[in-house]
Amino acid sequence: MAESPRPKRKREEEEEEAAAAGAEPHDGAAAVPFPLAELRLRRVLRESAREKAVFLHGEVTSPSGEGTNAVVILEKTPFQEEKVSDLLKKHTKLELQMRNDIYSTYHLYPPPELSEIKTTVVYPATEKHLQKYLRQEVHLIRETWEDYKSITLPFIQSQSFSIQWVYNILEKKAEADRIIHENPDPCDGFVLVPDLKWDQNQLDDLYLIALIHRREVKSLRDLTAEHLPLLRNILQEGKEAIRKRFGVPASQLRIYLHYQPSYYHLHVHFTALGYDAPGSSVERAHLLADVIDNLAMDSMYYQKRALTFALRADELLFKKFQEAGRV
Ligand code: M7G
Repeated sequence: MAESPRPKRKREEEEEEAAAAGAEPHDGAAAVPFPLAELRLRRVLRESAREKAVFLHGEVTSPSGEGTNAVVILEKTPFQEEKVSDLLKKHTKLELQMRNDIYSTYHLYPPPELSEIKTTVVYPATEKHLQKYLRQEVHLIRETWEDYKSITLPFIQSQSFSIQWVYNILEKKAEADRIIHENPDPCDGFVLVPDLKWDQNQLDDLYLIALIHRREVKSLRDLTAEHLPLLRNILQEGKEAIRKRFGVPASQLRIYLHYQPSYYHLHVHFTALGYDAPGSSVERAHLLADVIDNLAMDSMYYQKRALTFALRADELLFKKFQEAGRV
């Protein structure tokens, strides 16, 4: 199988860093729960009233006294229709906040089983993870193919996030029991799994990702007509698998790729059309059906055209574009 697009050196450095900090291995095998109660809160990276989520930077201290960074995301989950009547009946307290004519508001305190908070942990977290979740000013970049070759590609090769988690899924070392569908073909196959962002409790925020088996395709920029069979498989089989398993028709799915992605191993996002998923905005999402049509028209489409995306002001890639006088 082809080598990963990302230089081994960088990944190994990260893994060594993690090992030195006493963190767990990356193969998904060590299922030791994260010591949430021992986390020392360093700062709130971002808080969103709209998403009802808070992104925290914390530190776990090892017995030797050394601190290791973690990102913890706490997020209130959508209501589940079938549990709403329980909530009305079994609330522990109902406190009147205000009443005016026919209008009134209350504080309702649900019992523990109905007040779940989805908790996502990145541990050990690298500096790049902290940056990813930190609220920052963003700027639009218009990247030509030349910019990609001279600025973005060298950056990706030296700086991108580890994609060990992707290999763990493809090799069934992690999340094997969550696989919804697999086409095992090493060239045109993929694995479809629920995304980290989806707790699968309700379909309103349905979110799955298809990870390709091939390892040398980093992003949209690498795609040519050669990849059409793979992309068509993802589109057709992905839709069919989601209809069968979750009863959601293809007409209610948004199926797209990110450019830039965070993880440079080609993957496709499947989200509920009614869900305003993070990263589904025009400056980041490319509909898979459009990508397929573009490649069918011109095999070199994504090696010719300029692509637009947003970067945070203190991202290294943004600085590279600034240095090159492209911002
Ligand atoms: P992306 O476009 O590379 O980056 O998408 P983004 O995170 O900035 O959107 C990667 C997708 O993979 C995202 O939707 C993540 O939520 C999802 N994801 C990331 N990790 C580390 C995992 C994981 O370990 N398991 C699963 N199932 N999904 C993940």
